[in-house]
Amino acid sequence: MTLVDTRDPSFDTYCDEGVERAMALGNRGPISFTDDGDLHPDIVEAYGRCGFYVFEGVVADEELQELRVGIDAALERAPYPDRHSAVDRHGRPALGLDWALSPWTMAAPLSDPVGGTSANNGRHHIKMHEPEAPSDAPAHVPLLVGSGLRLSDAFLRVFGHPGLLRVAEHFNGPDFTPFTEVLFVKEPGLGPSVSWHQDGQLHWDSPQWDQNIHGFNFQVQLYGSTPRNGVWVVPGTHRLGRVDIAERMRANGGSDRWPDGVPLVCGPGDCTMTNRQTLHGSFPNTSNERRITVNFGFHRRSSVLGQRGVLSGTGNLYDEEYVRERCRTIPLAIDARAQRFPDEERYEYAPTVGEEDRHRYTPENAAAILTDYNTRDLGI
Ligand SMILES: O=C(O)CCC(=O)C(=O)O
Repeated sequence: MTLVDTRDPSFDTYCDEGVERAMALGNRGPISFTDDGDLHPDIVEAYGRCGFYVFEGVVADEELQELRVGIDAALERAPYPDRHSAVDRHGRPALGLDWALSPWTMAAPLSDPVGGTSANNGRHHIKMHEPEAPSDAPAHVPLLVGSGLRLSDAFLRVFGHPGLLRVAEHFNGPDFTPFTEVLFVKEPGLGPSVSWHQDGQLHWDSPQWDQNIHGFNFQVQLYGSTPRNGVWVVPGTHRLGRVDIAERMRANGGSDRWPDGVPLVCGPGDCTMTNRQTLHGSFPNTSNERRITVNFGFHRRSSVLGQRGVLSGTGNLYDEEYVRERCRTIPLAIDARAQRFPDEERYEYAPTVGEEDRHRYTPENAAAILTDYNTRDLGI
């Protein structure tokens, strides 16, 4: 396929300046803990100030390779050449069309499928710049692939990563819950954009509102993430309440390139943590570099319990039983990981201590816990 970069060259300047701003923030480095086992205070401070943190070197080469192979096998089974097809590019049945929720969110190459629409509770207020797609591109390409824990065992294992789960415990308490697990797919010269937005929807007017009430997302990068193919964020916006995105665009002369935005710059195996209140989005991938992101989020239990879903899990009542069942993915993932990496110290998930046999990673337990598990997502 021919790559056509129709962005004007000033995009390069915007990217370079964004990287400079990003590198000056002091919010990147390995996951680290104090001798008492607490998350290092410098990480807590920088995350609290910026609304995101770049954890470097979270996934080592061997695991990264397994993730790439597993995820590629799933992506090869995307509907082709458009989202209505029941077969993949090899003529095999496309993956997951018999699941309760199709995993595939596909869009026209380089388009903005949600900006200015009512999708996702109307949170993407503006339409992003849409460059012309290559003439030989398929009609639709994957942008988001849901039901992540079913796509590959390697995805399940990284979801049980002990360092990441300790970070989740720090911010959300020992009874933290999942949110959703997906891939973001940004193929070179094709990847659609994700219009600027704040993820959180439910608690903006809550008397208990604080900057962590809507949880966060981890994004593990399989090939790295650049200003040209990655997510951009506006640091500090997680503390401001709802942002008037359309007004920002007007004040910026109609451009979707915010002067205070910064890109999430990552190497392969790095993992960002982004507050779900932070204003963020990604431009269409007009670059020649691929970004594949393994994305999973966590919440405080008190943020989801008793709520009714507004994003994935829409309309569902998040009662005790619903939440407990959804949380079973965590000990299953921890055991899957422990079986693959027996020398690593496993994370102990407090809510299911004593229920190890029910969550042993066996084909039977995996089928019982993971089949259509994402119909119980906890989208707030
Ligand atoms: O990875 C991307 O391009 C978009 C991610 C995003 O918007 C999200 O996780 O809410």
